[in-house]
Amino acid sequence: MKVVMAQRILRANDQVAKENRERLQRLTTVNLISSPGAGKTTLLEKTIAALKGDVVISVVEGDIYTTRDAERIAGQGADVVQVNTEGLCHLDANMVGRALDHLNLAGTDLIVIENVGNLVCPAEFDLGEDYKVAVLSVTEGGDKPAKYPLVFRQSHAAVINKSDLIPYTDFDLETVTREIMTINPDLEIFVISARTGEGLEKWCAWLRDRVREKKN
Ligand SMILES: Nc1nc2c(ncn2[C@@H]2O[C@H](COP(=O)(O)OP(=O)(O)OP(=O)(O)O)[C@@H](O)[C@H]2O)c(=O)[nH]1
Ligand SMILES: [Mg+2]
Repeated sequence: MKVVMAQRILRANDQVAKENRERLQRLTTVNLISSPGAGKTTLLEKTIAALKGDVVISVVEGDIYTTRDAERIAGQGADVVQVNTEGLCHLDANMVGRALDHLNLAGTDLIVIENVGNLVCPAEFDLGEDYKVAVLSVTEGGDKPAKYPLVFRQSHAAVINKSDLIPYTDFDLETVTREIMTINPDLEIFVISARTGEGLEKWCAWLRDRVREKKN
């Protein structure tokens, strides 16, 4: 496992994002964005396990501090780089570009970038990804898409995670889905329990299709 520390932004984000995108031409890249604790790493662990032997996933882990998430991903046997932003609330394209230097891109089909847990700042930075995916967990409350619309507006897919906890919360799946669709009618919505595996198959099929589409 490799660790990259954030450096001061040297060049304009959008220019570096463009370079990352050119570099990743053959690969599919997903930028996972959510509040802290929505279940990004758990979803990723389960996704890596489910797609093993089918899609090779490499991971860029963004966290303010610690290498804990990268250790979890390495535990699944995936190539992973941890970026520690040391205070910054999001990843930027420079950080991702430096992280990519440490991954075996030639042997990868899908790169997943787990952004720093934050529902606001990460949405404002293009990293060179193909798809942004917003993850919302049912324990956060169903009002979050309406209150933090930017990430849902910019995303291609949304995962509603921790569906196993719906019976214990006031989360109204129908209302939240409707509110998300009002913000962005084109969003693919996946209702998942990363804990039980419910809904995981449909999400993995969507990823598999995106990888196939990019390669052809
Ligand atoms: N019940 C339940 N718990 C879950 C589910 N997914 C994740 N969790 C739990 O939620 C907590 C946070 O999960 P993580 O995967 O670390 O969340 P994260 O979004 O990666 O967190 P940060 O990287 O800190 O932003 C852990 O205790 C997980 O076990 C789920 O589907 N159901
Ligand atoms: Mg995490």
